Amino acid sequence: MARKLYERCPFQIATECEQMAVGEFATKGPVMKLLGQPNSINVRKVLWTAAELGLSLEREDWGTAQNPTSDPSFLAITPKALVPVLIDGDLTLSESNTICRYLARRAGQGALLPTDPTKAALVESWMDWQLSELNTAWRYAFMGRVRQHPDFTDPAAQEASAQAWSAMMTLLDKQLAQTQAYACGEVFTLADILLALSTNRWEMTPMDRPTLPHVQAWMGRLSDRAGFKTYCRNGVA
Ligand SMILES: N[C@@H](CCC(=O)N[C@@H](CS)C(=O)NCC(=O)O)C(=O)O
Repeated sequence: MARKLYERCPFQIATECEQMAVGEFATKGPVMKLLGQPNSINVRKVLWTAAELGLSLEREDWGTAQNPTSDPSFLAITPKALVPVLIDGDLTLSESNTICRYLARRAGQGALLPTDPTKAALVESWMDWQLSELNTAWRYAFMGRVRQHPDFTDPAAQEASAQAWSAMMTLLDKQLAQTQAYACGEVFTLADILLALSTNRWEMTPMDRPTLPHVQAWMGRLSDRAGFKTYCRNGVA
């Protein structure tokens, strides 16, 4: 099904089809396709991960007004109607965290996701926390105050969500106070990518925020990375 989509009109559909080997990032291995638009936090997870690993992705815009995920050709690829979707040969994969883990394992040698099961479990624990607890906390505040979605206009619910979100970020601050480096210790991992994107969103959403010195220092530590500049602190919440 996926092939059919590309065969049909690779240029027509992918008006913004890009080769995401983006200049400074080295490339290795065959080109994979990434369906999704670059404003999506979940798509940016994948783009940053690929950049860190030096993997080349050819991105097609989906989840836009021109190419909605409700389009039958997209639904034929994934009934979830959500981006990102990665297509690597015969493999069609949804779920951003799964895609990030897949890319890290595909690149091999424990880059971003340790091969040691104990160390990997700690990274995955923070990845799951990002996707479940942190995501859930910010939803109402972000949808109301940034996306200005008509279903999220109740000020009290926005405030409750903002406070729950900051409580989660305070928890992350405590973790970073312990590691004094990256989310899971001395090594930069997938957990840092996900959590930094979430932190960027927290910083860009209009709300009162506590000062979190360890989160601040960690974001500073990440700021030299090309992927951070291109996909995380790039002016998009
Ligand atoms: N659990 C999914 C969530 C994906 C998701 O919510 N994607 C949003 C964009 S961030 C989406 O596709 N929304 C529908 C659309 O853009 O049309 C993941 O982590 O990949």
